[in-house]
Amino acid sequence: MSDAAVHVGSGKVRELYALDDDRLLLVASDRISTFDVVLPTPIPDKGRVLTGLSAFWFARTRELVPNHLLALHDDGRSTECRRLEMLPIECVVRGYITGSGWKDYRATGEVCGHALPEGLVESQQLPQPIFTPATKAQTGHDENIDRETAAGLVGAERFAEVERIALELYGWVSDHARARGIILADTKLEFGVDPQGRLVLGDEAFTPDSSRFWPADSYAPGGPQPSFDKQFVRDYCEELGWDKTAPGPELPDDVVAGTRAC
Ligand code: Q0N
Repeated sequence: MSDAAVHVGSGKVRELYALDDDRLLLVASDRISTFDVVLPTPIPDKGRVLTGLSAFWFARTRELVPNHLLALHDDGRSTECRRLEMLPIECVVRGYITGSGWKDYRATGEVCGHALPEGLVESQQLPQPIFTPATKAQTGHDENIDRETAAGLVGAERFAEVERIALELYGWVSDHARARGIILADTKLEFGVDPQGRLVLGDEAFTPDSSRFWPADSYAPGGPQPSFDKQFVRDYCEELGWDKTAPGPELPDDVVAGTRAC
């Protein structure tokens, strides 16, 4: 039997290899994406930092739900994971109205079928966190879907379970972050099912690539909030006047250093 890992998938900034029938190797790169485009300049140690954050949250949330993490490799950026049957939906929880949720709310007054109060402003905290599933687009943007559509994709019982667990996870992590001066505005989770049919948290969890973290001391609803980790890159790209289509611009050293320091 060969030890060569077979490449089975890639995201914008991560790669996935099969180790055997039961295990995958998830490798986080130092690539950074902004405005949905991967930039040519890596951020040194980004992959290690995000891998460490996921491992931290997996360890702290394992009582709420089991997760796919088996082992963290010495390079700090690769993790061995249990191979799951992934659910075909992105499980998003929003405690604040921003991003595509804000876009949908402005157009329809709703997000994924949740009727929301009138007169919310951009980035405002919601009366309570909402579960807003999305389809997994192979290319382009994930599309927000209502609960009936999501339940049709995963089954009504599984839907009720992921909604409950995703809301519990958001509540736990956002409380932890808020007590340390950080707002968790929203987060995207991916779940799978193990061979025994148990729900398992997969992918990365509560990293700045899958979540919006805002510094609480500068929180000001009524407009977009600065991103904890990508603001240097965004500001630089805006200042360049780049049209936000691929290829993205190279980043100068001070922008790399500023982002790295986050
Ligand atoms: C899987 N994706 C989605 C990584 C993320 N534990 C798992 N078992 C089976 N499949 C997957 C996982 C996980 N995690 C998750 N694709 C397959 C997105 N990928 C894209 C590439 O980088």
